[in-house]
Amino acid sequence: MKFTIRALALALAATLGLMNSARADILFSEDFESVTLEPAVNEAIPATTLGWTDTPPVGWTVDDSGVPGVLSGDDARDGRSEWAGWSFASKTFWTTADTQQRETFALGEGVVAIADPDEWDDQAHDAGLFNAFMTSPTFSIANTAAGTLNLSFASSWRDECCDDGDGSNNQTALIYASYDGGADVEVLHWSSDAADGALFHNDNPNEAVSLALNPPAGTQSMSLKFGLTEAANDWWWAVDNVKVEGRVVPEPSTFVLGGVALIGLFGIARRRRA
Ligand SMILES: [Ca+2]
Ligand SMILES: [Ca+2]
Ligand SMILES: [Ca+2]
Repeated sequence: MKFTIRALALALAATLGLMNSARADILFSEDFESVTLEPAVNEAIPATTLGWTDTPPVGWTVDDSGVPGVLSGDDARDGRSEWAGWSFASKTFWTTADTQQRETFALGEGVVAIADPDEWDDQAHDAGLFNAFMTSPTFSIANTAAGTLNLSFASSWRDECCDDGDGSNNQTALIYASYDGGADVEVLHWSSDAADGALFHNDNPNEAVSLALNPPAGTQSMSLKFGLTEAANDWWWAVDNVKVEGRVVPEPSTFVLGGVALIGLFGIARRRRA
């Protein structure tokens, strides 16, 4: 059988192309295990059961300023303090606080991120609705092939709408992406109001969520913001194992150099056989 350099190069290029198209690179992941857990403050949970914190993993920020009473710094005005905004808690601590299907979040492991206005509302707080956000670090998505960027995470969601105060509240889950530091782009919107059609997301306390992200061509970096808004004495949203994947295309110069090197090697091999 006679091989030419050209045939070998074409076969190699096809093989590399197939491998490349099947590969997904992990561009960002978060399991929330790096936080330092503390004992209960308002929950009747023994200090030996750790625990919770409102300090996120390094690089993340939380904005709980939209949770009534939090800015007062007064324990008597912020509801059950462990849940006054986004918290990071062991599943053991969370399900000791209460069950009501929280215990079914099997996809969440160890420490999970939790916005739980139901448990928050079990103690006195200033009037108003619960609006809480957390934002990821900025991470690179440079040279990601178009159409390959994907966000996945484990989710525990129970919805409740329109039964508190004047009836205007609608517990809502939101995820925004910010590309290259730009304005928030909504990538997920779950309403608790069945009248909202496609935006309505019914109870699913143990769900694997996967959704495509479509940044503008040439985007170098991004961050993600998770929001639980317009909530009162409703239910919760918890997330874990946040992951962004995409296929990173090698720089053209890398391909060219690799190709030149391979052709050179085949040339040497052919001359030795000859
Ligand atoms: Ca975890
Ligand atoms: Ca409190
Ligand atoms: Ca309610």
